[in-house]
Amino acid sequence: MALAIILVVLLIGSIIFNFVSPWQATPVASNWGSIDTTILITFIITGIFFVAITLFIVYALIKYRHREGGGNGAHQASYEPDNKRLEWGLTAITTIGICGLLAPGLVVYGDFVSVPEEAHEIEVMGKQWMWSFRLPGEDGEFGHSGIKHINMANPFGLDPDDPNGQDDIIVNSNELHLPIDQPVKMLLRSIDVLHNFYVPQFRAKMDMVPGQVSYFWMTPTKEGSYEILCAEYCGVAHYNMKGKVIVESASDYQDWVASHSTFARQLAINTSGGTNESALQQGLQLSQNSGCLACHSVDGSESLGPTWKGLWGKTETLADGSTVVVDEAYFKESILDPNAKMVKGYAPVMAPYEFSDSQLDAIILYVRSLDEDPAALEEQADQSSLLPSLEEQGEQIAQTLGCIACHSVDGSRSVGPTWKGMYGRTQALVDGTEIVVDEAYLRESILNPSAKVVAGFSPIMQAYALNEQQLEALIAFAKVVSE
Ligand code: HEC
Ligand code: HEC
Ligand SMILES: [Cu+2]
Repeated sequence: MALAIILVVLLIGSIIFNFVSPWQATPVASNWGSIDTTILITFIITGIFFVAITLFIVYALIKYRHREGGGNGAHQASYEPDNKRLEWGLTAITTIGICGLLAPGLVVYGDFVSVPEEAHEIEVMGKQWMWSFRLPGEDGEFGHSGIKHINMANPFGLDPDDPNGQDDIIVNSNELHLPIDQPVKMLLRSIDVLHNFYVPQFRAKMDMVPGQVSYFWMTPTKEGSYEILCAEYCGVAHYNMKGKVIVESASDYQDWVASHSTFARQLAINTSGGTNESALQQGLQLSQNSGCLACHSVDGSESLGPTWKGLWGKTETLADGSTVVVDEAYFKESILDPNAKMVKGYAPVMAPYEFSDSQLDAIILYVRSLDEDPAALEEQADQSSLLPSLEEQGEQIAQTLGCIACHSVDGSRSVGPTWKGMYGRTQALVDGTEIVVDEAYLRESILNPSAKVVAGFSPIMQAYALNEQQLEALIAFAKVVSE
């Protein structure tokens, strides 16, 4: 009897809980209401069976409970080997129930993989334990990819000779942006093991199988930031395989796309450390794209800021009355920290910018070309500073190879030790010894990580076969982030 009461209480409790549970308010950020409906149908059907079966158990418990002094078969179960009617009835009900569970799923799944014509495409690459993305670039077409092309400089395995692939945009980060209200087809690939691309708010989830391209489509309909999770156990750092999708307006999305480089450019940087794009061209592009030319004229006319014509090498009078020669250091400071030295007669309206050294060099080159012979300048530039600096190459490599997936640069603990403060620190190893992190140790840690394992971490880092230049770049980057 007590058991029967407990069962009834449990039953009523779970039904109440279902209706008042706090988790039902999740905003649906896409057109996948149909998936919610499917889940609801599943819930109702299984709910009905749950109630019916529990009530039957309660009924049986009461009806066939043990009673004192029953004697002589009054409450004895009767043996009934076969009941055709009951069996047919149960089979029919179960069949209807199962069909009810499967049928809506088939329709909804059909929808999920029937991509409309106008959907744009984005490729998602899963890799232990990070996400990266590829966009088709200006031509709207992905270049061919194949496992035989995959190497450290080319993690997506794009065919370097396919013209369609040259302008493909590679996003080496866990953050994906999507334009709002535009249908998107997500192509899913994995480079190593099974992963699963899952964005709970989108109700979108799909396995990623090495050697295959799986896909689905959806339309994000609400701006915001959503979490990408890997929903397939994929190794020790599976929990850390997280990313972000940011749904934003079309123009913000364009800005985001523009901030990433193409495959051709990345390949150039990753392999040789150089780019083919003319530095002057890059400087002009940067000045245009960053809005500098809205405030700085290039023909000597007055504007919100000082003209760039005749700027290079000139002696500028500052607001505090002192003077300064416009050289490289001053120019760079004026961009990175505009308020440090204010030009006399101008308002402090320029916001600080963040550029890499090579970008700054490119802008300088462009400004100088307003007064000097561009051809001579370019020749000069080609030989020196416009290649990305060693640290920048190192950063690229660390991103491409996924080091950043396991090593934080901000001091937080991740799968591996943080790189912040790494260079020069004394590191305790699992064998109880200690070692000072210097270049030789860094090299060994990359080429042969299991030789010296840091205490408190598992020896899961693979050995990387890097050439001397890549090692130097990585070490330079590690030193910079150490500080
Ligand atoms: C909102 C308008 C505005 C924008 C946009 C802007 N600037 Fe400026 N810039 C100024 C003003 C005003 C000054 C002068 C006051 C000062 O020194 O901050 C200035 C000063 C400078 C100087 C020092 C010039 C001198 O005569 O000494 C440099 C170099 C410069 N800007 C570069 C840039 C670059 C490069 C960009 C784009 C990445 C840019 N600015 C974008 C308004 C702007
Ligand atoms: C799968 C996660 C993972 C990836 C990817 C990874 N590492 Fe590691 N790394 C670790 C772990 C865990 C340790 C600590 C255990 C050990 O010493 O082997 C470590 C240790 C190190 C150390 C020694 C750190 C110290 O504080 O003593 C260096 C240097 C290092 N990794 C560099 C790299 C570089 C460079 C890359 C990219 C080319 C990289 N790692 C990629 C997990 C990773
Ligand atoms: Cu995974």
